Amino acid sequence: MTKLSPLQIERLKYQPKLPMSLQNGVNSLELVEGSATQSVRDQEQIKNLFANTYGKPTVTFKSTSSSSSSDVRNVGVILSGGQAPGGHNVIAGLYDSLKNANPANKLYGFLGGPSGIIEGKYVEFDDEFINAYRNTGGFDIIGSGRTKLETEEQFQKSLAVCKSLGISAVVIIGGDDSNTNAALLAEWFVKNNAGIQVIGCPKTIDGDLKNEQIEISFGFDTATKTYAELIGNIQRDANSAKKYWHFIKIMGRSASHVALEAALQTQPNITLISEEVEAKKMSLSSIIDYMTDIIVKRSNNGKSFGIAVVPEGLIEFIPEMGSMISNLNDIMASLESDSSFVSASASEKFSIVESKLSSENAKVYASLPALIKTQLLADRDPHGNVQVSKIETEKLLIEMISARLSQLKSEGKFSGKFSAQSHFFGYEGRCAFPSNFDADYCYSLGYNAFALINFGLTGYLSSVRNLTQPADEWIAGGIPLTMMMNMEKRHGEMKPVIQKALVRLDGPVFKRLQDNREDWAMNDRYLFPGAIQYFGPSSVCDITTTTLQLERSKTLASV
Ligand code: FBP
Repeated sequence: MTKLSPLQIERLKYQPKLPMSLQNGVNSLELVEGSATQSVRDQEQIKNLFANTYGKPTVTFKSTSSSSSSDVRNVGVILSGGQAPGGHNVIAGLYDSLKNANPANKLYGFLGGPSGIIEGKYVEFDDEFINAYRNTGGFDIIGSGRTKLETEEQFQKSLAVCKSLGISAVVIIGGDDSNTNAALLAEWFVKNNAGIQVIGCPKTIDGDLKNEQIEISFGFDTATKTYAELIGNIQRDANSAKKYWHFIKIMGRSASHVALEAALQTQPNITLISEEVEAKKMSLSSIIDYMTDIIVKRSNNGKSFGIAVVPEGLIEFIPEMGSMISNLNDIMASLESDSSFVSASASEKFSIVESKLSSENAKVYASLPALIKTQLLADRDPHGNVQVSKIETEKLLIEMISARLSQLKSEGKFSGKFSAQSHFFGYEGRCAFPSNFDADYCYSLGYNAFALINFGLTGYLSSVRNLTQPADEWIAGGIPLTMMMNMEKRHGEMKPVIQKALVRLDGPVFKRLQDNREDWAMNDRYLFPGAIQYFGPSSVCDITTTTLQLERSKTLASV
């Protein structure tokens, strides 16, 4: 038997909370239909592409005093994409709900992400299996992967595997892309009379799978609290030694929600927000100006230290960089399989790429340090995009600011010291023990997913709302996946995709930063959130993120 840590032992005993409507199990539920829906944009195109699943109503559940019986069902579950704290609890909630409805029901877990359903690699869960993973972080219960489920051949294979196991419903736990694929699979199954339902669950630490209906994706709460703990610790260190500037890049892919939330929890001296950089068309040079200015002013005040938080996706939002990277993505799509390019030396690769980029973009590329040029040539993700987690923007900024300060020194405009440390926080937060919020939210999402299945729904995203209130008052239901879709360009073609939510510059969360950042830049207002607490006063253990509170709370004054 594997040895467990004391926290693991205690967390396994935690009983996650459910919305009141789900507390009597899925056999005591009434389905309440809202009105018919339409996609967020491009209604005609999305309707044509999803002829069988488009326009369905939103639904919510109400608990009833009567109890019905439910047919035996076999369900398959897939973890898709990057890890996010709470994934195990989605599966535990799904399992408990399905067994509560009918003990003869079976839950299969497909191994290694979406490829598991295509290749027929699976496990069947039982109590002992599930119990070992309750309230733990990670996706290691069945593993995850980034295979995209989108081709006719993959759908055919998935159908054959489901038929062989008697599976009549599949739950896909994923982000915007995985849930786009869930919508495609749902539509394909209906069109082909497969008799298999598909339900999605909103996962991603990035917090960019949210909209009017989905208040937040799971994992954001725990991941941001983990990064905030680390930033707080570094702030104490910086404030103690008073000799380093710490440049901290925070994961989150394109959107800056994670960096913004971590910044609101810790109040660092500088926080860059990619969406603002893009909106203000800030060049790399103007970002360096902005940061250097703060560094010089602090130094003049006797503070040769500070904290700068940088969102992972920043580089793509700097106009000249974004244009160069998009040009480079197209070029790399053809060069990646070109053996002479693959075997070329680094400097040869730089020359080949520069000769293929437009002259403006070639100049931008050529101006970058070799380290960044090399990282920009690394493998693309399955969508053909550069993997921003592999680009060390924090080091690029340090290098450019150092050069700018040397220049100022030579002109007699700076006499202080600048010594920098770089950090990248991402993987540290994706598999943390889920906070109480994520443990409860995920368990509810999974439990609710089976309620949607039990009512015969397909092409829906499991939805649990009213999240700033106690779990009892959460509202469980479902949102048609097509409702969140629009048409976007992918690999040069227009495709139906779930719309990604970026930071809204007119929203209350960004405004909170905007109103305070001048003060935070010069006066050290550091906050030290400390580690996530699982046991203790509710005011510490059950708080949600500032983002969720500002976006959803009616009593903003208290946030
Ligand atoms: P998902 O969108 O799949 O949830 O993944 C999010 C993320 O953690 C991003 O923040 C990050 O850019 C990316 O995954 C890193 O991917 P990988 O795990 O493949 O390195």
